[in-house]
Amino acid sequence: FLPNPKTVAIVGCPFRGGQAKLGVDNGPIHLAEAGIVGQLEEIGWKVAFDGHHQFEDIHTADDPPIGKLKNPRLVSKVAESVARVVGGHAKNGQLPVTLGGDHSLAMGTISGTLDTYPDACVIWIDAHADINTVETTDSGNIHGMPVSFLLGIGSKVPEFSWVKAALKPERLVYIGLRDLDSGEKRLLKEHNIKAFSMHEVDKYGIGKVVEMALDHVNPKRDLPIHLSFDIDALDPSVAPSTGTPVRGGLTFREGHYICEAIHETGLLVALDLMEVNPSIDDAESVCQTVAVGCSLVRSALGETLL
Ligand code: HAR
Ligand code: MN
Ligand code: MN
Ligand code: MN
Repeated sequence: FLPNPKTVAIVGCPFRGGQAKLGVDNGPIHLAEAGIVGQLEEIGWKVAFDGHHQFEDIHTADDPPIGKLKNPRLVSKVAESVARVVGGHAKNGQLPVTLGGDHSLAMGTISGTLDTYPDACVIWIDAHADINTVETTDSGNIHGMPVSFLLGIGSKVPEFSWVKAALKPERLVYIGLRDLDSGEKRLLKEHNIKAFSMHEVDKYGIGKVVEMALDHVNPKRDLPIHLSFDIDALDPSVAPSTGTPVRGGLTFREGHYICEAIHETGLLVALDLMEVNPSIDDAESVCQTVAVGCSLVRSALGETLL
């Protein structure tokens, strides 16, 4: 089923409408300026990158909240266009690497992947579960909600009717969680969603956790994998420049190990790197965070230590 892509398509998404902080829209610009394209060429990929995506501008005045949801029309429009772009690259046999931007974009990237590979599984690396529904969200920030839309849980918002509930709960697994709202904890239980929090990472070690995660979503190791990596899964000492840092996160090596192990499966069909915010913390922290981001992407795409 895999086209065995030799070409990466970089999808730069300078978007911040899924949350309130300024700057996360500059994440992809910094990642590109740090030389991600050349770095991937260096490890043997052809890289297609035709510049960052331009999203149509819906002004806040024309986009009042729907219930609690902030910037709902804008987020929906942007995610829909990202779904089209990611799906298009995947259908061309390329491996889309989406650089965010906030994690609401994953509503688009994963929709694009599932449209191309309906049986794909999703490995979501994050401090947060991003599974709030219209009913459970407190902040109204849609970057805390994309998973619920993909699963089709919670009440429907007509503005998001393009999102098919194409993700089955058993095809989703989390690693790195440590900051969930109480409603999110209930949703994970209710829908029987497998999650490895930092507690399990400490208990079993990252090697075993990744193996158990793959055993759950991909028992025969034959399904395509979409890896959605929120940089805030890493400990803030490793990746400080992100909008909602949470202490007690993955080490540098644990983050890289996840990417390396997923590369080793040979099943990766799409990758997201989200929530790098160059406006947060000092210049050195930004540099460090951007470098770690590039390095995670290289590991997922096959850079080896030896
Ligand atoms: N759970 C909170 C909310 O719904 C916080 C979401 C945090 N943001 C992220 N997502 N960076 O991973 O608002
Ligand atoms: Mn493109
Ligand atoms: Mn996230
Ligand atoms: Mn997060």
